[in-house]
Amino acid sequence: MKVHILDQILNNRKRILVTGGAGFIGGALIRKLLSDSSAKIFNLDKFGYASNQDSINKKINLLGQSALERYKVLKLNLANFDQVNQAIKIAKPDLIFHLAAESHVDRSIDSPYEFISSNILGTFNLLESVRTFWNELPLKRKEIFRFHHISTDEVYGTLGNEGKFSELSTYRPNSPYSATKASSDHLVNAWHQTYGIPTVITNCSNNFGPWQYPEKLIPLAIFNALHEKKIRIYGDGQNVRDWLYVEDHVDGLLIAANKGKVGKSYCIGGFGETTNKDVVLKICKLLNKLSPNKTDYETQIEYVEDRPGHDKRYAIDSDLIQKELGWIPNNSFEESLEITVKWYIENQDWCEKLFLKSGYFGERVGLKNNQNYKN
Ligand code: TDX
Repeated sequence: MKVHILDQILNNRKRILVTGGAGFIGGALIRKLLSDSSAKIFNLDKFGYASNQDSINKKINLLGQSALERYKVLKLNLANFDQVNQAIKIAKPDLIFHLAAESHVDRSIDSPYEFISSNILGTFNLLESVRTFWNELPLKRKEIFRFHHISTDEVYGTLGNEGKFSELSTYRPNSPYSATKASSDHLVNAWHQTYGIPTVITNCSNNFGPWQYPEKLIPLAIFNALHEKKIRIYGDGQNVRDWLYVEDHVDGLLIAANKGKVGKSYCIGGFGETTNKDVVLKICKLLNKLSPNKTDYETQIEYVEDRPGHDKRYAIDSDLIQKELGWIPNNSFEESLEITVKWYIENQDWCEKLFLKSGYFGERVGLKNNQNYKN
């Protein structure tokens, strides 16, 4: 019989609901839960433009019938309260990982409404359904129940050259996207303080890895490079992000949800602070090695108009989750970037399929309203 190494950490939480499980981080989490636990998994997803289940299907094919039997998809929009309520009744979760969110800053600049609806109203509907569900649970299940809200470091705004964000940082979101994530964090905290829902929040830095929809910097730069398009760097390329490999993030989520203190939040960073220019240069170097062209990929780099309200620097102090819960990232930025670049070279069909489905082909977004933009 297969030993499921995660069952111990899940500590009797046998029914797990993942919202946004067809997204990039949610998918990585579900794959891990399918292979390393015996829990039943419910994937609640609206199947928007960036959603995709290929990675989960691949994992299920590998694991066989027992994994298929433990996995159920609930297709619905969190903005619809009745549907959410129904889904909670079906899933009867012991643990919720709330990952569903619109997450691309550039898109939030062009079309903020979607972000208000998914990220704020969606979280509110979920919390309200959970409140009724949780209140009616028998005491034992009530005690083990956890609502884990997955958020971002962007809620803290921007850093200068010095310092790092921590759990004590002040909320100062700058983009429509980060403002909606900050709002959802506040809702989760309020539902804990007021109604007693056992919540945990994590705020992570920039994720990357295989299976990410190619609109964020790393997968987009690789895709455009391989398709002989311009690799766009916003502004002077000196903005800094703290890159976190998605599998390290998933390890952090599992620890925080199950071992974290109720009502607390934990910052998860990647120890991968790098300027955007250096990220793109590293990608070009890897492509030159792994998929050489007649010309150096660097010649495709183009510096373009900056993102409105562009946050200068993000960096995370992960001390609390390390010391209190023993989490540590296992992958260096260099190694995991190489794995990621290789994966995109070998899976160009997958990107093209997603682009065809969504009608987006790697073009610039986020400047639709730039006539109002004052620098
Ligand atoms: O083509 C590009 N060129 C470029 O220079 C793109 C898409 C981005 N950039 C810059 C903007 C940022 O400084 O690269 C940096 C990273 O950009 P994104 O990948 O869009 O991520 P970011 O804006 O930092 O936000 C991300 O981190 C926190 C995620 O999108 C969020 O979902 C997450 O919460």
